[in-house]
Amino acid sequence: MSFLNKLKDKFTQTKEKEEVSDKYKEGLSKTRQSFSSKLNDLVARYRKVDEEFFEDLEEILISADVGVNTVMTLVEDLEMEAKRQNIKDARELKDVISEKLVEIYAGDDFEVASPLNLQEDDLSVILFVGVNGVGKTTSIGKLAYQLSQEGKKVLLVAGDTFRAGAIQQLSVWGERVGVEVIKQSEGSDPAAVMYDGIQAAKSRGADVLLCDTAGRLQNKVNLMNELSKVKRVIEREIPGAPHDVLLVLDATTGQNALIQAKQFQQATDVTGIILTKLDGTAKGGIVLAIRKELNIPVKYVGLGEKMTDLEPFDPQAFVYGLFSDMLTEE
Ligand SMILES: Nc1nc2c(ncn2[C@@H]2O[C@H](COP(=O)(O)OP(=O)(O)OP(=O)(O)O)[C@@H](O)[C@H]2O)c(=O)[nH]1
Ligand SMILES: [Mg+2]
Repeated sequence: MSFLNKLKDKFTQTKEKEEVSDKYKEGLSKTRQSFSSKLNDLVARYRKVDEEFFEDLEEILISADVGVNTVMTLVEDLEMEAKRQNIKDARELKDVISEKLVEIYAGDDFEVASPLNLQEDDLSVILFVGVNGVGKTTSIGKLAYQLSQEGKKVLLVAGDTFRAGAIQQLSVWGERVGVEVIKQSEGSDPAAVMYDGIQAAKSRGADVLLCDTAGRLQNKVNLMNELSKVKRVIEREIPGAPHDVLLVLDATTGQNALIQAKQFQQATDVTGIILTKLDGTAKGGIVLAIRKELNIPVKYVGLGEKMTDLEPFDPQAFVYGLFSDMLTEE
């Protein structure tokens, strides 16, 4: 059975799996349309797999923001695999491409997504960082909803005391999801708010504390220092915390997201990435570039603006979402 048909089997097995794959399909529709039409074109044009075919394929992958280095490795692998399996017909190669994409993302461990580093029976603190407007606050709202649905007691901290309306925005999410928001007035010290949040979380016996922060450009030294201060307060109050530092990146910014990630990584220990707005781009290949070039796990992807549009990143669901139009009957 082809790799794609195996994925199809997996994602039609249960209702839950089907729901997950439907979300990915919908969220990735722009990327899929662009990618599959280009790939179908290519396959129709070439039929035979030769050097030029691979050069054109390289271009398609680069235009989907997969990242130059990643594309090079991927295409080299594909060429080898085509030789090994003696594939001459371009149509047969689609399946190998999908398999290699999953492999690049997941390595040998196809099943394992990268879960949050949640503490059992103890408070987990998760800090959200990133530049302006990438979707930090929205992702906190979505995640608060998910964790509450799982029966966890969640608390939010309004650590963005800088942008006008930021505290209010988080409060609205808090009301919508039904979780408490710890806040101070605009302009107050974010480290002090964080301190309050931790005390509140301890005294209420919360399971998870989600900490919002102000958007900051990665090259503004004082803002980056402020972030370190916030983190130190958390570390001091709870040994081992923050348990996750999630860098939020906007998929529509393409390769720029990689630059942001590298600089945030230098300033603070990022433990995972939330890649938002995949639904808003035709260049969803950025997920693979992030994996290959940064080696930080993508823990969640944002697939829309609704409360339910945040999914734990699943490489197989991702690749299935990209290739679902290209399935052939067996
Ligand atoms: N389509 C889409 N929109 C999203 C997604 N995630 C966030 N957004 C939108 O992006 C915009 C900015 O989101 P915020 O959560 O305010 O971003 P932020 O990083 O907190 O921004 P600052 O606090 O200003 O730094 C909002 O309009 C969100 O609805 C997503 O996955 N898909
Ligand atoms: Mg915000």
